[in-house]
Amino acid sequence: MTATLTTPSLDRVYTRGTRHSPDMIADLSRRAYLYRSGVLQMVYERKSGHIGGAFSIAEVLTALYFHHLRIDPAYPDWPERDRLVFSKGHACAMLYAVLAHRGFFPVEELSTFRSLNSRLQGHPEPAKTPGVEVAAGPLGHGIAIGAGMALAARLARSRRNIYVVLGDGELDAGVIWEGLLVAAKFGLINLKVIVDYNGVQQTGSTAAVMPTEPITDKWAAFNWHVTEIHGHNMAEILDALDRVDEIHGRPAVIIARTTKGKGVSFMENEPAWHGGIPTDEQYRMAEEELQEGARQWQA
Ligand SMILES: Cc1ncc(C[n+]2csc(CCOP(=O)(O)OP(=O)(O)O)c2C)c(N)n1
Repeated sequence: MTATLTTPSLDRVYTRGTRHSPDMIADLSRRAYLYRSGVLQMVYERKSGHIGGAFSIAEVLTALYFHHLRIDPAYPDWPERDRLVFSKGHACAMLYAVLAHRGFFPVEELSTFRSLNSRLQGHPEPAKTPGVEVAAGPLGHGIAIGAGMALAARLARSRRNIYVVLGDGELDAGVIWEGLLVAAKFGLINLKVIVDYNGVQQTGSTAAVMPTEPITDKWAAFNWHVTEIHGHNMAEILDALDRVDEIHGRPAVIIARTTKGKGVSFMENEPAWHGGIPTDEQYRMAEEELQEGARQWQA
């Protein structure tokens, strides 16, 4: 595979403000399963990568990139674009799949994932990959970086928003909570956070490693506006993203209740699939389930 291929993305983009019709919701929900299938193939072929946390964030990233973010793949450096800080960088296979289908680089390039000299490294690098805004891998930095970007946007009198995607295990990092304080202090209403609250991290459940409940109370106590949703329900995601745009005075967080490994029965809620690599047989079974998942949304 070379980086010279230029297959255009055929995936439909809905602009922000498009009515949340049942057809649009079904289309985006179906495509989230197909992007999972792309990630499965990337990790299976490269024998390396993180499936569990990529699958849990599929619907959220699909909603952001194909409906909500003000971005232009033809002009990736457009100063007024919204920024997406993908703080749980290990799960970047899904970010790459969505960026490719959004038109930032050829879909064929996904097969170079995690190879030497590829633009699609195991953790995201903005200098390498069109559409990637921030380097991530060491967990915990997304809010602090996002708060800085949000302040910069305010100083520039820009209308752009900064969106930050965090993992729930990532919340164990102390710097996250410093970032929350800063964002609240400065009333960063252009900062919107989505927590992929899948309940599982690298070696076990989040509750066992470092309990974070009651999670909504904690964010509220830091003076954030909190919304809790079902993070695989496209209609709920789209509604929540629209609603947080209307929040004034406080930064906003969406706690998206998700399932790690969502879409493949034997991967769901299993810490082993944080970074597990499917065997040939597991690949075949997983692909079957993902195609079935996509079919349930077929018109
Ligand atoms: C600072 C830091 N400590 C540890 C790690 C190793 N690590 C990689 S992924 C991960 C678990 C992350 O869990 P979560 O944020 O819930 O991610 P998800 O379940 O969404 O994949 C850990 C501890 C890291 N990348 N950075």
